[in-house]
Amino acid sequence: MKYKKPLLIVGNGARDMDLDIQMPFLYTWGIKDKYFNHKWAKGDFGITGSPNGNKLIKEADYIIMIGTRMDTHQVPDWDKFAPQAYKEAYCLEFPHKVDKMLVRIPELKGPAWCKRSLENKTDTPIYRWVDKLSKQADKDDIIIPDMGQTGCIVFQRWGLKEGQRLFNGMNHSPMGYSLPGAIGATLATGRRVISIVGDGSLMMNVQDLQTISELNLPINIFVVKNGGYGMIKQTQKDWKEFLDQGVACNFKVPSIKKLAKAFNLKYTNKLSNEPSIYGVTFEDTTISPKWKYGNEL
Ligand SMILES: Cc1ncc(C[n+]2csc(CCOP(=O)(O)OP(=O)(O)O)c2C)c(N)n1
Ligand SMILES: [Mg+2]
Repeated sequence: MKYKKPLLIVGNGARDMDLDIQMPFLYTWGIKDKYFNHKWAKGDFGITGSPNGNKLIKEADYIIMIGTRMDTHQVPDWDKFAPQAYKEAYCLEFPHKVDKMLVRIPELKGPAWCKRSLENKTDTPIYRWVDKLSKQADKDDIIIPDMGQTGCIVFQRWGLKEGQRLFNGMNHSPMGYSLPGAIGATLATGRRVISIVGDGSLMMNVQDLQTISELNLPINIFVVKNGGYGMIKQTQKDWKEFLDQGVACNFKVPSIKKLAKAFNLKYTNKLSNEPSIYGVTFEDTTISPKWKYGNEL
């Protein structure tokens, strides 16, 4: 093969395909739970992805994309996306082309030209807390982060165990997704759900606590309190022209302990099969790394 540094990128569109991958590859967050522990996986990439993944994209000489629309979260600027590489993208709406491609994967059987390094090394209290929680989780758990900094940090840092599912409303990014998502996920599967919700997102669908309580669902909710819309504040800070506009982003939410009592939920940070809720406060919930508009990834 004339290429020395081939790289495959797999997205959630390929979830139902039985890919026999034997070459270095990156995954999108949509399919991170399926491939996190794969032998050839080199990590995630994109504007909040791993530095290692973004570095490999700059080094590869041949990039094959499958089952991913490579949206703005992955590629903020197409002109700067791997200009050195020959690129092929496969759309799953054309299965015969995908079949041909799959036949070629063994032929691409890769030189192991690149390493995986720890995806995210950020050492702040919220990242350490996510680490710790992910270690306590079971392999059958479903993890549904909400949006904002909280959701993003969980996607960056959750140490996935084989069998776990990790998802949210992805790039539609609907605040308030986690609680109704958790109800649907546990009713459909009978599995326990760990719901990790920002204080702003909680208030979008707080009424769902009543459903969780009444149906006695195995959902453990963690509310990250950071005094408002952290993600918006970070974006406004990064995009300097918006500086000082974020007044409406600062607000308080009711005591989570009192909410637990009002909705008849256990107030605990221990994982269990009973419905529970717990509030945890962090001063600094800055996402890192996060691409700054106009800069190199
Ligand atoms: C329904 C809806 N409204 C607005 C937004 C834009 N938005 C994205 S993140 C965010 C702030 C989220 O705040 P919070 O849930 O407290 O999470 P944090 O960023 O503070 O961790 C907002 C307003 C959105 N994604 N969805
Ligand atoms: Mg918040």
